[in-house]
Amino acid sequence: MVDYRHLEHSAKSVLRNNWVDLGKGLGYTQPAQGIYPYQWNWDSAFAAYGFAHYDPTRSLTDLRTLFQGQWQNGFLPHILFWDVPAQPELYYPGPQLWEVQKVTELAPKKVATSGITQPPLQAMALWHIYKEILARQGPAPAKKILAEFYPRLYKLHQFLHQKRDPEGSGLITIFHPWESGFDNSPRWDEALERIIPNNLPKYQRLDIRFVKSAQRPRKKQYDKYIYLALKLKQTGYDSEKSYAEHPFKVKDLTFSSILYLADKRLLYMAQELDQPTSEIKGWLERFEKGVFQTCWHQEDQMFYDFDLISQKHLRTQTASSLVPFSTGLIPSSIFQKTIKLLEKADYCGQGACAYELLPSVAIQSPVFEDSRYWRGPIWLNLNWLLWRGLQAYGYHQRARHLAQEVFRLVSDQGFYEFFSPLTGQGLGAKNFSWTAAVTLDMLYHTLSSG
Ligand code: 9WN
Repeated sequence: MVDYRHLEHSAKSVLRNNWVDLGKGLGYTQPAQGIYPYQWNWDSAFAAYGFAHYDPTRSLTDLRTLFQGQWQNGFLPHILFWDVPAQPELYYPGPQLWEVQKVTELAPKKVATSGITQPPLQAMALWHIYKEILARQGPAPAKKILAEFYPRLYKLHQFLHQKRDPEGSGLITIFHPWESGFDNSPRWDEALERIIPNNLPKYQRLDIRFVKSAQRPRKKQYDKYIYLALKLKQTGYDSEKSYAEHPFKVKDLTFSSILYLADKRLLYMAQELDQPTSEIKGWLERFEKGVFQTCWHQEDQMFYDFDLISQKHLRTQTASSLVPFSTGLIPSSIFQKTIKLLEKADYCGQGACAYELLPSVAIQSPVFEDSRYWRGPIWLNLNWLLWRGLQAYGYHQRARHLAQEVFRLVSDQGFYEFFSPLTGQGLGAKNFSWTAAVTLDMLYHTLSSG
């Protein structure tokens, strides 16, 4: 039997211990101590989902701090290297590799950042915080929050739609697997095959000081990550140039689904603030058509990422194909068929897994690896998205069961970064912020719905 109060208490202490106070009203949630010491883009938004329930001020500070790293063109980098110059390198690749302030005028002066982005969950998180503040403090303070963040969110979404979807397909192009947030997923293997790194600088992996190398990406993949980052730097992080010459260009299904969810929240904000809405409505319509035109594979009856260079779907069986369901816009006939996958031993049905939670890759896939980062393990952010999808389609009982399995898993194992589907063992970093945050979000939801 899970002790909810104990779980709540321990999840909150993970978030509290990972908080970094920068002074002057700024601060952020580290994803995990040691391995990820800086501020990460989508991690800060996930953390906000947890904090919003009991300390919305902190979640606002986290997002406010994140937006200090926004570039003049609206781009929001995936890492902000706060307070770094005086310290030895804590994380590789650090600011010395990206050198954004040296190669583009668009980068902010006050904080060094990376030159790639991550899935834009911020408008979703902000809308969630807004609703909490509205319920506790009333409309005036809640609206003030929207007015503060709206212009930055709008600029970010506009950047993504204009610069990362010049085709107007409704789907966003990523230039680096790290932009997907599902960094090492086999989703990218085929598109990475053509990348042959050359002239790489000598570098030292710092991640494997903290986590066993068997749970982290292989050197062959890391070389490609570094090579692609350097290629982007050569263009001055210019999207037009990268569109013309970059060797990794993929329409990312999950990134685009998250942007769609975030665009919907942006629309609600615009309506609250009496701002024009037609451009946002246009973005929503593009995805509503585009996700079928670009990502739906008729023969496999499945959604996939689309490689712009080979002009082919990337057909590896991964849980990412289920993320579009969190948008609620896929016809329920398709949802009903796809959700049956979860009942198969391929995913977590028929007692195949220690906990009935979605692994990141189908366990019978030839590329499945039980313990390696994004190549098989259970991630709770992915399960949280599925949980939202189940609710959107009225599968409340299933959603409740999924939440219960999450509670059982973290009570037994702790708030790890990811977990083995076969044994449930906690893997990667310990006391990982988003694991704690999405658990809290599900917990508050469970407690409030009785
Ligand atoms: C590279 C921080 C980040 C997450 C990513 C996850 C991992 C970094 C890394 O950790 O990526 O950005 O060094 O492996 O894949 O989703 O945001 O938690």
